Amino acid sequence: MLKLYHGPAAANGLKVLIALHEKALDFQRVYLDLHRFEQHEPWYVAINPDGQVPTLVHDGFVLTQSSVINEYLEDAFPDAPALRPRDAQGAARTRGWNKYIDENYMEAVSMHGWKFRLSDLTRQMDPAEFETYMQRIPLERQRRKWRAVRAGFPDEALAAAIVKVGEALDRLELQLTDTPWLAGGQYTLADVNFFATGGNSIERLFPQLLAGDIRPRFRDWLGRINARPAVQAALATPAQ
Ligand SMILES: N[C@@H](CCC(=O)N[C@@H](CS)C(=O)NCC(=O)O)C(=O)O
Repeated sequence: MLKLYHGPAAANGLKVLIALHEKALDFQRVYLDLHRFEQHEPWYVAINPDGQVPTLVHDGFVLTQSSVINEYLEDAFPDAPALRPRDAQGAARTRGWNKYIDENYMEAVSMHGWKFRLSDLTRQMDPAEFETYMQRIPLERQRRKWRAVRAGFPDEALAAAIVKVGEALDRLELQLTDTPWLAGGQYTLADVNFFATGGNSIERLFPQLLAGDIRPRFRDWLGRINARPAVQAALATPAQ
């Protein structure tokens, strides 16, 4: 049995939800309200010591880290539709993109996503209540991030993040001049990762990066991914 602990159908949780739907795997869901800091409650930290989502439990085996979870699904369910090429070069190209996305793109998009969604929420909280929640966060760097979003991320950090997102979009645009998908001719975990990390949110968070007719291949790629039934099903996952 597969059980997924997840938050809203966005970012790292969306990444795994898309893979599960693409592979047509049955799974149970447990929704955590990240705005109520449910991911830091002791019962959940006992499952995922980072106090973050997603977590996948497969017949008692606990997995964290969304990219690792998606690779695991490839290996554990070889008969399901593949999202990683079977040949060594295709698999390496997929992993290369995932490494780049996880190490460069994800945190840059996330900073602006947090600013957009969490600035007001955290500022409206009573300081003592906010501090109580902070004390429960197991990862020091996440505690710092929550405090930083409340205080306001530094302008230089926000500007540097926009540069990183622009570079990632350039890289994607260049790749799509050669191949229909990021890792070649096949839709893979790399496309799922880039899309979930910052696909639909780019226009809202970084309108300047899509002004005019620039980055047409990104728009086309986005449309092709959004049209996939599995992606629509993942995006429609209830927040409850
Ligand atoms: N490297 C982890 C990152 C997980 C992560 O950042 N999860 C976010 C949601 S997308 C989260 O739990 N945020 C709430 C928090 O850190 O308190 C992964 O890929 O799964």
